[in-house]
Amino acid sequence: MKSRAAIALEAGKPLTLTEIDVEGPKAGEVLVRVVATSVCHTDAYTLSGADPEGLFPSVLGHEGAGVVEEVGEGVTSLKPGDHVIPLYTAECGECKFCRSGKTNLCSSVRATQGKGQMPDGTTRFSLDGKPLYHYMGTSTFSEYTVVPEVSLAKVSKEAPLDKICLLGCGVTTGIGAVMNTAKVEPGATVAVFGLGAIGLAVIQGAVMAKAGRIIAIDVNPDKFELAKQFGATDFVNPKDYSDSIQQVIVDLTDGGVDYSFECIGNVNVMRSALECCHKGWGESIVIGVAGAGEEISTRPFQLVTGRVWKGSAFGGVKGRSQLPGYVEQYMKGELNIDDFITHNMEFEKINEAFDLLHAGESIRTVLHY
Ligand code: NAD
Ligand code: AHE
Ligand code: ZN
Repeated sequence: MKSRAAIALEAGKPLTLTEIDVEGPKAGEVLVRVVATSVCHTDAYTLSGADPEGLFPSVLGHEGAGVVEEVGEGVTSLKPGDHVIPLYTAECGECKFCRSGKTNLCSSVRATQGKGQMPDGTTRFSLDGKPLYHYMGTSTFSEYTVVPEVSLAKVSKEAPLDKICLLGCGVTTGIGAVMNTAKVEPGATVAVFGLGAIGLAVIQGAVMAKAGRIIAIDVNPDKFELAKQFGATDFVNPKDYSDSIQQVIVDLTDGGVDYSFECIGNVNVMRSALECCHKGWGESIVIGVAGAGEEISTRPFQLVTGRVWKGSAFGGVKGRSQLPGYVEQYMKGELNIDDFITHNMEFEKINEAFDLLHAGESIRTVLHY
């Protein structure tokens, strides 16, 4: 079939809007009509060429929601008409990782996913007879996409797809990092570095966890207003100080924070986020994604003296079993998604959505097919 798509032909160039060919689902696969997708900073990162797993030409996009059109042989958990959120972190329930109870990092399709392929090692997308790579197992920048059954969360048909698409990454990642990775306790002091969708979702999670103080940090002061609306209590622009940002936060908090979250992808800030944690118990969670070849460093003494460095992917959330609950929470008004959506556009304007993200003018732009 033909599908409207925005394809990444090469690194560092805008996406190309065109019509591509999409093959039907094979065994264990599902054809999804994407109704809405957003642009996450990770799409921009991969398009920039900094992602060691970035492949071109490809169909990017991983924050979407849609409707099942057709299922392949052997698919039992989904049927045409079901509403779904594609998952870049699958949940097979059977692999060593799923059975461990210790992580959401399912291994069932991850190896081929990282090579831009479906689990059988081939692709379902092509342009002029030449294959296009998949991306993160989701490729939501095509109106029709093919996704493994294990990479789809079935959600309520009552929920608006152009809102819950944000649960495909940003909102879930931030809230999950607070709840599952850090396990923030009531009264805790939290520092959030970077106030894009991920940082704002961390703030929302910290409010849900009843944190006592939530320090919002960004070099773009325009981000503070929304951070305040989400529940941040203190606002710090590193550019306003001559001291290092870790020293500023340590001074503000009588020795450091209980939890910090890096939501930028900057390895220098990751160090600051660790070093602003309280001696003896402070934990820093790396959420931001850094480019190929970049490395983090600190004095080992920081860890010897009790600070803990952790990372979080998709907020530690197991998508198939937990996302339906996030959708229910949204429907009950217990979880805010709407305030992350600063822009709505028709799909064809997708390159404008990237421009807004780069300019720091949007949190999330939802693209409607
Ligand atoms: P974004 O671009 O919307 O937000 C980043 C924010 O960081 C911006 O507000 C920017 O002004 C701020 N910033 C930049 N440099 C800064 C600095 N030196 N000090 C303080 N603030 C600074 O991005 P996003 O979509 O919120 O994504 C944030 C990061 O999280 C990206 O690296 C993305 O790839 C990553 N991410 C990771 C996961 C995961 O599962 N681990 C999931 C989603 C996104
Ligand atoms: N291909 C990248 C991996 C980047 C990365 O860490 N991705 C996050 C999700 S970002 C969503 O916006 C993640 O979940 N990682 C775990 C995984 O299995 O990919 C690189 O740097 O190689
Ligand atoms: Zn993302």
